[in-house]
Amino acid sequence: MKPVDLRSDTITKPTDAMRRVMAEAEVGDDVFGEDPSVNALQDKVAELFGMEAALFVTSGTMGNQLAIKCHTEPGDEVICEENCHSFNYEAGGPAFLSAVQLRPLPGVRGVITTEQIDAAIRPPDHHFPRSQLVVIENTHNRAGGAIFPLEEIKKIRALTRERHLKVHLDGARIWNAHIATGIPLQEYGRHFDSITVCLSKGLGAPVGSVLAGSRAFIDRAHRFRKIWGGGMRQAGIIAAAGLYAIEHHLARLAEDHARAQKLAQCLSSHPKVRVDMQATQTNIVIADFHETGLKAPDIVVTMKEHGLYCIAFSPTKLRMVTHLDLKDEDIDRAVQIIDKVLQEKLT
Ligand code: TLP
Repeated sequence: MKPVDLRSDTITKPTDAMRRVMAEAEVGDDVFGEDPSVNALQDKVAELFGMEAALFVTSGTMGNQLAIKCHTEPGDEVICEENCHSFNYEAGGPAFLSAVQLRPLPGVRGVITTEQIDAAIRPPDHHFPRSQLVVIENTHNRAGGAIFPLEEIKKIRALTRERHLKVHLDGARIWNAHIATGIPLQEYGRHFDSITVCLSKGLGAPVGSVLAGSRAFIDRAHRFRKIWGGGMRQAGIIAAAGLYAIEHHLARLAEDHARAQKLAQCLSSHPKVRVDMQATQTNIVIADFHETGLKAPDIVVTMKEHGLYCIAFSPTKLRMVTHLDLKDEDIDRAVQIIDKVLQEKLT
């Protein structure tokens, strides 16, 4: 029987309909700016978020790193939350590519407050790095798909305007926040200088992310994308998949959220397993096993033997992510496997 794969929403394969659209996509040389499908995708994302311009990039990592590069100068400081992707999973990119230092602040469910940011902004003195940028992640991956509240975003925006800092949104999963809250994408867009969105996560496209911002910012990002070897030629084949994904796979994210709730409830019904249900707002479930004395990597191995794939997120935590390639039956099976493994291991 095919395993149930909950390792990430990045593992989905393009559907037959998406592959047809890709095969038929109009293409051109995007390094000359002549790929109609890439141009249409960039225009679409810019419009959705109310930004002036957008740039198709290879990955979420490239989008975030370009944003850091374009908003800063070497020696600057970037304020972020300590569990965010740019700080933990982008291979030291900010130091390597932009020669900036990060100032990670402790968050609650991925949220850092205006007060924390205000206190972290450096005074204008040549002893200090220049505080230049704040990075926000919404939804927050390591916080279990938690949504960054719009009210806090608005306050951060007001503060950073006053203190002359830029704000970047790592919106790899902003689509999930939009569907879960009903907050329009443009409303999110209004409060940021730049946004990275991913097409290859919940939306189910095979490759690609889009960076959006002002025309001048995107022009600068375009240059660095070229320097970093990210200029692609007939990229319309993959851009077409992204456009299709936005059109056809956005509303259905609600299904992923309902399925994640079911998994979270199953896991948290075990007396020694903890799931932060307040954080479980979208398609990510993080279960903490510390009270069981079990080790997450061992549970991952046993789950895999039973046909359920997930990943260890810490020595005691597992992450499960719902996505486009799952059906209700897969969730039922996942629930059965979780029950069985926990029964085996905890009795
Ligand atoms: N996240 C991946 C892993 O790197 C952990 C995943 O499976 O969730 N921002 C956020 C919030 C992300 O979760 C990710 C990918 C990225 C950026 C980077 O995207 P890619 O993988 O396209 O570089």
